[in-house]
Amino acid sequence: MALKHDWTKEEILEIYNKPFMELLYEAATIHRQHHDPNTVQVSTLLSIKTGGCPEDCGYCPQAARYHTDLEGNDLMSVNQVKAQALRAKASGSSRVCMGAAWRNVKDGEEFDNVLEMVRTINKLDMEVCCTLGMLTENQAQRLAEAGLYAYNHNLDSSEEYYKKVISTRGYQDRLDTIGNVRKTNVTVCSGGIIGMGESEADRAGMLVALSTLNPQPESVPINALVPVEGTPLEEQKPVPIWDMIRMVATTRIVMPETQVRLSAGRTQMSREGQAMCFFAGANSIFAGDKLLTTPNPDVNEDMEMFKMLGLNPQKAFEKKSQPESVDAENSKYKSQGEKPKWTRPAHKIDRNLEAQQKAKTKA
Ligand code: SAM
Ligand code: DTB
Ligand code: SF4
Repeated sequence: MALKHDWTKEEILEIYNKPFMELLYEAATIHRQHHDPNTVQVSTLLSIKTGGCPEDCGYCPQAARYHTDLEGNDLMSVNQVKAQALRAKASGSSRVCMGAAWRNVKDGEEFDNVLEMVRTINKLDMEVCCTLGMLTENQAQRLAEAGLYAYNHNLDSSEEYYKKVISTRGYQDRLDTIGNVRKTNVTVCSGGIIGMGESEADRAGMLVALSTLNPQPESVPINALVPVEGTPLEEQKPVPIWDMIRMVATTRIVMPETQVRLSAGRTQMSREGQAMCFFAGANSIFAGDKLLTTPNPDVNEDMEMFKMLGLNPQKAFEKKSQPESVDAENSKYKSQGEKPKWTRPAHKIDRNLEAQQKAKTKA
């Protein structure tokens, strides 16, 4: 059946608010039509450049302007990354997702090093994902040529609520970056966070924005906010597991072929809660005791959970074949020295300004 690309907010809200058992049954049925319900893709996150970020994302411990207890790090070396990727592979991950606390990618030595990291991990026969901030078309092509499998760039919320969380860039910048990735062979990973104070309509709005992309993203991470002290969202209440299950189920229904990733926030979820998410259509997780900067369940605990539920980790390149890695000297793309004009809306977000003020007094 052809995928539907014209979902409306009303239709999605109606699904989200169905009686729980109906919602679960519908989502599980669609899940089985498109995926093996006993297979879950496992990714390992690696923060290759931590902290010191110039953006004001209200949820993020890596934003330099807030006072969090985070130890920042410059870009890792290719060798360090290779060693971590080998560890991830040995522990059963099929994908490494490298995150950098950057607003956008800048051409130069650091980006050249990231391209080398991509080549190195792809040559270990693992899927490579990067999340590096905004990206031009040329930069996306260079990552593709190096052998990148996926690019993560979250919409994070509805367009309306995005303005209440971030003021240093606009929603359209995110969509444009996703568009740039789409022009290449690299798959798109884009999702968001729930539990930031958004309404159900905002959750549905985010799913409209994602599901009306054509093609729909190959993977959609659903994160539960990890509230970090010092960030503007430090006092948000934990998101109820029921909301997480509803969000996963709704995502599964509106994007049947997508891999739905049960992402941040699993340390707060029981195994029963996570099992319900898998039943509702989640078929990917982040494994390893750390996400980018915050804790995640221990790998052994996750493998125990998989055993208990009869789940098997997905093999690398099961959904799409392995890209080739072109070495740097044979690259047909050169840095274009572009200085893209990503927007800076700079509207006022009171809770962001307050958190920034508090950080100044603490300094
Ligand atoms: N700097 C790049 C960017 O913003 O696109 C890449 C790294 S950024 C940390 C990647 C994603 O992590 C964000 O889009 C957000 O969805 C997620 N994230 C960050 N802090 C989080 C938190 N406290 N809880 C849940 N998810 C979070
Ligand atoms: C995504 O959607 N979640 C991951 C990954 N993509 C990059 C990041 C979660 C970060 C949680 C907060 C932290 O550990 O810093
Ligand atoms: Fe920077 Fe990304 Fe964190 Fe925003 S989410 S502050 S862009 S690292």
